[in-house]
Amino acid sequence: ARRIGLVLGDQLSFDLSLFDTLDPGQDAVLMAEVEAEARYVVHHPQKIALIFSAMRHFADALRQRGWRVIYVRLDDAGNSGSLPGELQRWMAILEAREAHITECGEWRLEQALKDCGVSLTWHPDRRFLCSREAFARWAGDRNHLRMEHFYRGMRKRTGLLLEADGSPLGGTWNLDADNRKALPRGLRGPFPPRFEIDAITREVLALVRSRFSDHYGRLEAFDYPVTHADARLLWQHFLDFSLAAFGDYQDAMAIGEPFLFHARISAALNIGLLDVRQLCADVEAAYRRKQVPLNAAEGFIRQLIGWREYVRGIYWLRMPEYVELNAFGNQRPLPEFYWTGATDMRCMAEAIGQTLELGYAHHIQRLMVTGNFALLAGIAPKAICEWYLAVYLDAFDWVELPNTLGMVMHADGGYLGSKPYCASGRYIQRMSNYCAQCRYRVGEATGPLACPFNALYWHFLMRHREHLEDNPRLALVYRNLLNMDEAHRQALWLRGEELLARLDAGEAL
Ligand code: DLZ
Ligand code: SF4
Repeated sequence: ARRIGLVLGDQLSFDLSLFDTLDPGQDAVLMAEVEAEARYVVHHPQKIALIFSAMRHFADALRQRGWRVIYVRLDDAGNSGSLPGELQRWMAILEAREAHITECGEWRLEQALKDCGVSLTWHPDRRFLCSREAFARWAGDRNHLRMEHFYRGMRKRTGLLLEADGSPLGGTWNLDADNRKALPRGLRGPFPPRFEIDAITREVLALVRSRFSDHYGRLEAFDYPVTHADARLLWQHFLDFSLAAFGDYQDAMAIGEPFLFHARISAALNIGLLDVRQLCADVEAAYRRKQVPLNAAEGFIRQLIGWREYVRGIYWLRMPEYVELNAFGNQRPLPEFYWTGATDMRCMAEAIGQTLELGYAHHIQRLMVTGNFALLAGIAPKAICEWYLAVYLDAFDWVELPNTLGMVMHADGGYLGSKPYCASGRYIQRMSNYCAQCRYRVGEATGPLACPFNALYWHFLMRHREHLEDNPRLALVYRNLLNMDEAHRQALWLRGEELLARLDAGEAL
């Protein structure tokens, strides 16, 4: 071969630009399963299985299209154990003179490849709508960025959900306020589609079982698309059965309903099995056919062309120093129950339990339950970021880090979002049916059975008062705090101290 194109486990798309450059007649595509990628965090076993199985399916699909694919399996003799290692090895074996690669999703890997001594031709990742450079231009030298501003620009640029005169359909850009209905009692999400475990996936599951049984999370329930065709089935199921209700219940949570009306396509999208432009076009078409209301269509498109592109832009703009930020100076290690789900807090047990079972929780579970708790409890940003990166099937550093460090933990001091998403148990009670089946009492803030979120919420606001009280979006809560009588404030502080001391002693709450 004259040239090698390296395709990573989250780049499984036929329309990568390097495929336009390479010549199937003489060049080779290299894909490799390696220990380094499988172990840089303790990935959920289903995440490893998803990526290996999807990689093997994609390699077969490329071969069918006439590409010469060198596919290195984890157990192959000679596997050097890392992507730079495999690239060097195959450059030598094939006497290749050029290597081509698409921009990585993670700074860590991109750096390792840049440093490995092979001269590389980099291709932009055109699976995203906003390039790294375009984002940097938009951001300019502002100290704070706001998603809403970016999002409007993206709507205008893509033309999605616009009137003929360029104004937003329905008159407003953002219908977030119509995405927050509580779930009516008894309403359930549609029955989820199932996916066949074929011979390739079966072999991968056996490999993962034998090699990664020390990782947290259950492999048994693996039921996720590993091909483009199956990913489209998952997507079509969402369009047909969930999208219409997605808008209303985007923020709702319920016991025994891990998916509700969420698409759970994020993992398939992030590894390249779905195309963001197609998804947006399908959602807009469903709206224009009057199959779904505007709050559903806009809410979904906002997540894709707004948040998703925005966090990626921030990641590449601010790495590598972003990962070190810790605006609140948090040092507390991650409580053990994040890895086991063994806690009496029902909301936490549900969110963590389904995460270990499925490698999935939806955004409000991640933001307002496990994330909110980590924020209130003062967990070290690196520890909680590593947890999210490990346990979710869709988690890659470009999307996980800004969401966790910036949005959840406010550890970037408000660069990404204008206020910390701190909330007491009352928010969780409003948005879920968890509290009714919890040992703790959501209506109480002090006393041994009081919901831990309540006192921790006030403790968080008290201990970071200097930092936060001038934030206009927190003015009301600080006024409430000041209007409390001193004895109550003191009791909240002491209850908060007690809860934090129990965490420090390694107790589960
Ligand atoms: C996440 C992951 C895992 C578990 N294994 C591999 C692998 O063996 N080979 C590979 O090419 N990619 C893998 N990945 C995805 C990479 O970690 C991902 O490409 C980078 O983290 C982001 O660019
Ligand atoms: Fe969670 Fe508190 Fe509700 Fe229990 S009472 S489910 S801990 S919010």
